[in-house]
Amino acid sequence: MTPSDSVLLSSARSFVDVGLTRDDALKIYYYMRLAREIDNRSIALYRQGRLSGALYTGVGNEATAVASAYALEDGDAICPMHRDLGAQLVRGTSPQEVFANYMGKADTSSRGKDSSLHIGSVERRVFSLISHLGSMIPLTVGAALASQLTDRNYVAMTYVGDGATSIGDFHEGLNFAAVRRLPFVLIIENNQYAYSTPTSLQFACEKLSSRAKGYGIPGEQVDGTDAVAVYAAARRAVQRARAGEGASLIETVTMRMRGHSEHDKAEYVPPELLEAWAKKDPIHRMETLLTETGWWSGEERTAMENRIFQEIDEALVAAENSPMPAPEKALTDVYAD
Ligand SMILES: Cc1ncc(C[n+]2csc(CCOP(=O)(O)OP(=O)(O)O)c2C)c(N)n1
Ligand SMILES: [Mg+2]
Repeated sequence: MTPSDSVLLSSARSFVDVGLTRDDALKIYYYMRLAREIDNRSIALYRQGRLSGALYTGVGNEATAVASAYALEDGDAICPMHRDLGAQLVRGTSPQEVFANYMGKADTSSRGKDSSLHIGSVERRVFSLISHLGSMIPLTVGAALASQLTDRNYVAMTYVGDGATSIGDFHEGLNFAAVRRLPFVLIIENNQYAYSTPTSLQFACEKLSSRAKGYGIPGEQVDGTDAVAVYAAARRAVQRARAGEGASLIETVTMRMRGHSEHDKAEYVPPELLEAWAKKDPIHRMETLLTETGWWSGEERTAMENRIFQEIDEALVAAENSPMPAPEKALTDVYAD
């Protein structure tokens, strides 16, 4: 799919049309920009050898990750994947925890045993990502089943890449959620590539969202660089789930703007494709809409940028100063007692 195709996707006109207040819009922008700047800083740190393990960024995916998570309420469950730093931030994961986890530090939810975005919190109802592609779907469907069985009425949302839609867990999890009418929302992040495999070699259907029909649930394809459109679709799905009407599938069409991870130069991606998608940068689109709506002044924008850079500087110092795990902890929390 080219960016010009995706412009034709359902695109909301304004914040107000989808029920977003000025405060909401500024928060969504804040989380998107914070995610982008954490990614930018992390890329520099990775190149300096200051992070442990691989670095997967969500550059280009900020509207999808932030606006979908923003449609949830406190108490809902979420399982973000490796492109969803923005969703982690919306759910209260701090920049310090992100940097500390990237550095393998002790005071993180993985206690230094796993880097990347393997960050979870029982209190914040965030399940840590599972590396095995697609496995987050049955897990999150299980959380949705628990919601239904206990009448707790929370919604469970997770994410899957275009590549992982070819995995058996996708079918098994989604079918179960559909049959049991569970309060479950699946976001497919179609970012054109699964490592080096383009979507033309991944699936033969026209749209991944049309697979929903086969499961008997609603499916919607939206422009994943348009935060307002993503929010509107996610909100509809979340409301439907909370009302007891069952599961939904949303395909957000985006572009992976960097390599699979930072070791990958992605020379297999045509440069023209990246150039075309760069014109639809989700952060710039949000900035334009905020300006056109008259919802921020130049000073407010600068103040927010300064706040973000300061937060990142402070988080980085705190993460770097936090301790590494003690060697004798290497085998704790690995197996159940
Ligand atoms: C079952 C399984 N097979 C292979 C891998 C290795 N792997 C990790 S991410 C990835 C590509 C995933 O592509 P996609 O689902 O489109 O997500 P994206 O990285 O593009 O966001 C692969 C092949 C894995 N983690 N799990
Ligand atoms: Mg992909």
